[in-house]
Amino acid sequence: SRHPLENVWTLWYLENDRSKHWKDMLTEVAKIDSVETFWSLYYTIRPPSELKVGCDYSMFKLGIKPMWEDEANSKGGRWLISVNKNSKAELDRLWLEILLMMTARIFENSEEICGAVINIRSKNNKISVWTANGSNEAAILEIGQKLKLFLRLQSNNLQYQLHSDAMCKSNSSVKSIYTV
Ligand code: M7G
Repeated sequence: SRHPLENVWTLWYLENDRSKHWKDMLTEVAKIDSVETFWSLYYTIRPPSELKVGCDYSMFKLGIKPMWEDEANSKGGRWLISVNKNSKAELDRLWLEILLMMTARIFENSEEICGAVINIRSKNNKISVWTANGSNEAAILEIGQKLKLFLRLQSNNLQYQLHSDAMCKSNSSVKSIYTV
């Protein structure tokens, strides 16, 4: 039997290629509309820990591109989780749990969720959960607190940044507007 998800999702892959514009590095991998397609895809693709430096996976609700410019994202921002390079298993665990939390709609404010991104980088790896409206403080805090609690992130504080700030600043100097 088939178990449909409440939202249809798109999985995206980005492979770093300096000869291309950023948007042209993004590829749509598959649409995910059921528990069965989620797991068959999960067991087919490489886990994030086996991707090369510079690569990303993103999973976003159908119709939302994993970019700041999409109108669903442009007024929003992201909860940012920095993941230590040393733990491959932890990286894969966090990514899987976030995908499950989104598809299962465990947040009271699930409608605020746009998607999630994992960046494999030479410094720390990053996982972020993107939400639609950066001024919806109550919803953003509920999502951030649940991420922190369910993912058991005792040590790292989570920072929320607006995409409008990320867009116009060099990556390291983007200010956080919420913290949990
Ligand atoms: P990143 O891949 O999010 O993080 O951004 P990193 O700095 O750890 O690698 C790297 C660069 O990719 C940015 O400075 C932008 O040039 C480009 N980039 C990233 N994102 C998420 C976007 C986006 O949504 N839209 C556009 N136009 N460029 C982006």
